[in-house]
Amino acid sequence: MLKIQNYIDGKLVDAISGASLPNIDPSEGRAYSMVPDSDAKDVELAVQAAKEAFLTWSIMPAEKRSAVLSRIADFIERDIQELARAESIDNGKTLSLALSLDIPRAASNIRFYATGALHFSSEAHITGNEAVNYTLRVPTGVVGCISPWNLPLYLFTWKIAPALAAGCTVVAKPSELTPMTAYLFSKLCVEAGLPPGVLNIVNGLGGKAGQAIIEHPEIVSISFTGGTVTGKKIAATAAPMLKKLSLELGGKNPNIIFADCDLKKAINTSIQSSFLNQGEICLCGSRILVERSIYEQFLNEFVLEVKKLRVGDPLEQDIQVGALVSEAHMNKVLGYIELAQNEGGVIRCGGKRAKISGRCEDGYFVQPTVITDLDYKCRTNQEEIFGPVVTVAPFDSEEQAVAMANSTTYGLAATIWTENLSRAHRIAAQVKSGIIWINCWLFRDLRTPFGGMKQSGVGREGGWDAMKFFTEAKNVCIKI
Ligand code: TXE
Repeated sequence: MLKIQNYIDGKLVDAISGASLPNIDPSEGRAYSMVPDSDAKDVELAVQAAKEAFLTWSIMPAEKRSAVLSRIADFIERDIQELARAESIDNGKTLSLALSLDIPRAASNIRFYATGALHFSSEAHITGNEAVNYTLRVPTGVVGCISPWNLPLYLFTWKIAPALAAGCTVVAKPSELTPMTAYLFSKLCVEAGLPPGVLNIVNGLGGKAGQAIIEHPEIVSISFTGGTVTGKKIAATAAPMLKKLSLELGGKNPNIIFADCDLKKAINTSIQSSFLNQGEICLCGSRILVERSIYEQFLNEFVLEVKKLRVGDPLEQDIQVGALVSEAHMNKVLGYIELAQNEGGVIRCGGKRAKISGRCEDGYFVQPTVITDLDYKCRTNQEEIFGPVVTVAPFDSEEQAVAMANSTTYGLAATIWTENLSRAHRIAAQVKSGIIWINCWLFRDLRTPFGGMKQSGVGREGGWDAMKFFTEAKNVCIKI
């Protein structure tokens, strides 16, 4: 069975203890590779390598850092077929999505920050004719990057690219559920000539290897994407150590559809925002709120389209919904569908585990599910499900739509559908989310700030925000 390895000090190595964990292919429900079960000793090695590498990487001319990162981006593009297939097998997502979204975006992340390194500059402030101040941005040091399983290489690179571009060195941990593409990525780093120790990848469990990264006194900043509960735990460890923290957590995003929208577009995009990647994207619009005058029409047409979605073997070309990432996660999602029924919800379609014949007969598939008739304050409408499950509810006025949209503890993203420009601005101003899409969804410009309000996180990623996170401002004042 294939053995994934850690990447420490430029070398591919096993965990010091020799321990490993089975890595499951969720579409078959069986182990297909082994992943190192690393602990604090492996993290210690990685931190020491990163510390040593920081001495040269942090002062290397930006052009050189940029060149090596660009080579890595080239190699991702060269190996897109292999990486996409690996991502699909490891996560359960469809191969077509990995080919069109995950892997191209991983290359874009690296390239975006490779060029960003060239343009990141200091500021100067002239204080009359008395002084000149210049404000340097110095890399913070060794940083920890912890990424989740839903968009494995995409989110892994989204964190490490700005850290490396800013001159930090990194100890990173991919999710233990989806370690494969980070492993393949480490081989590309070796091939591209990334100096040893600049990036270190330590695999293993969150509570063990992950916790050791968070606790390590020489790791000065932590960038984390994952569940809100884990985010709070990380903050509880890191805050008393006064570490810099960037937390990208969960969402329960409203998708607000007004009667004056382009209904066809709203339905087509809502299918995507509900079920893309099996609904396992923090940006998915899991609560669809529809103006009452078009509620029935929307619901009928939407459910009709949902029923057409093809669930099945993610490696097959025309499949639109693949497997959920793990058995535990599938059971969590099915548990929420049961809860919804107990709360009075009506299942309009789906609602069950999907049985696929052949290779995937033991896989973790859930039918795309649409639920109605729930109070907006019930648990199904308040808690993150993170699967192919959406609720649909009517509203009567703008005020009510905003109140329903803002009723959860989350505030990551929201989508608004209307052809009325004034209304679009008015609602966008009132919805408490870090990201608002109007008449679109998941339309991304990597320069824009990315992150959530309330329990959806702390800080912003993307553009200069990420480069600033991985640097400290240092002001130098020269008296003339
Ligand atoms: O993720 P975790 P889980 C949500 C989603 C999901 C729930 C739980 O609702 O059902 O979170 O998912 C590492 N110290 N999202 O439990 O635990 C872990 O190893 C350091 C939303 O699978 O948050 C992995 O690398 N690290 C989300 C990473 O944290 C720790 C994406 C994420 O795992 C750790 C994923 C610890 N103590 C889940 N404990 C999003 N925002 O996109 C765990 N980890």
